[in-house]
Amino acid sequence: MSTQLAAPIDVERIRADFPILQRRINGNRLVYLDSAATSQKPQPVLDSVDQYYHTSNANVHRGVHTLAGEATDAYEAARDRVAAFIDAPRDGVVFVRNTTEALNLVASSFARELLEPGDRVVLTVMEHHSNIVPWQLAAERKGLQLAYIDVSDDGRLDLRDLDELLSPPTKLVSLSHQSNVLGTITDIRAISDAAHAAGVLICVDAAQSVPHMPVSVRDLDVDFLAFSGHKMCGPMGIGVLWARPALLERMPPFLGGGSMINRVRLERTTYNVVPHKFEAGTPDVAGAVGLAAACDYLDAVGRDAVHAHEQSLTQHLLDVLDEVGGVRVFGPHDVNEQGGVVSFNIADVHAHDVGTILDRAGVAIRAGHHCAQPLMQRFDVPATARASVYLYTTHDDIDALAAGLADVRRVFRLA
Ligand code: 7TS
Repeated sequence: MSTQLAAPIDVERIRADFPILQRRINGNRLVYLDSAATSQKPQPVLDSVDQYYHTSNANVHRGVHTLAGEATDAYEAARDRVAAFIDAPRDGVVFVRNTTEALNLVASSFARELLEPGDRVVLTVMEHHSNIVPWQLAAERKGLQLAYIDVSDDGRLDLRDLDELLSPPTKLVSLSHQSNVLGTITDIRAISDAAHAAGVLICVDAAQSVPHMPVSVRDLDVDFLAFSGHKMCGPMGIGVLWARPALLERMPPFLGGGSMINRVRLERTTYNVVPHKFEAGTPDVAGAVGLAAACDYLDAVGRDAVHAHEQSLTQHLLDVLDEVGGVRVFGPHDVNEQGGVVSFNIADVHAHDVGTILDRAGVAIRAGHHCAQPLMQRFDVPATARASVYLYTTHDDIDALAAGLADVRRVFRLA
């Protein structure tokens, strides 16, 4: 990745595009360090959604009138835009609500038709619940085995047993590109090469990577890729499953209803072509339009530049947390292997108390188990505090976090 060569981004100009950053919270400026949960939205994305509803709103794929044609064109153009954004063939782009739905679609449809009882699916201990629970449900329904790649003490995947884990009866490995808790970036290409050499397919939860760095489906050579629009400057309610079209052809529909059919008779239904076979009902057209605008926005800034900016912020964050005193940071501590997400605890103060005290100063972080309870168990903690950055985050924001953590130390009288 050519991150070193990326020109620095003009963060003040970027911030001017995000109206919400003008908010004041408890009398202080908003310091938003919760972008891993959801990103804020720039004006061009807000405008695109607004414009769609103002000028072209209609249902898609069914009307003969002008607006229906415009809405359908906008929706299908968004599919092209998203495919280009992840460097993937467009026929594999299925619009869904979010990463969770995308992973449920794979676990449900793929497992139903293309897996047999006794087959094994390999996950990791650092998955978000949305890449664990759907597989547990599929395992129950289908009699599958699940196995987990462990996580080392420094928050990396422990790949020593990978060959063993990929051996029969394993059929699929499903894992996150970047951990939403530790920030750990996993070398997906190394795992896809090993998986394919063993005849195993690979599904990647890219919820935390697609928004923050260049991601190419072709380069990663993956079979499924899932991500959410709302974490990448796009609207809530729109997400993407990309899958190899040949696999989508073989998978049964996930939901049944309008749009996903070819012909319905009372006895039997034939299905629409891929990817429409997986898009039952009226889709979130405005969401798709907004997502395409988000792709444009991020590409105009440059994802290499976003990644380089976040590396610089993450280094500052790690340095600052080191200076606060009494802070335990989870994860690799290395910005070459870690995106802009840092989890920590301060002495034995509960993360919720840390989050509440920071909120008084206008600093928004996430506190809790981050929908990754098995990872919390792995590190033997009930919860962590988590700061996460994005293209609009400044070094001053990190300093505001440090000042807030000094307050936490004062409130809890930590020596
Ligand atoms: N996978 C990862 C790696 C995630 O970080 C999240 C959301 C999801 C899947 C699910 O995404 P959704 O859009 O379907 O909800 N992560 C977080 C988080 O870290 N804090 O809030 C949501």
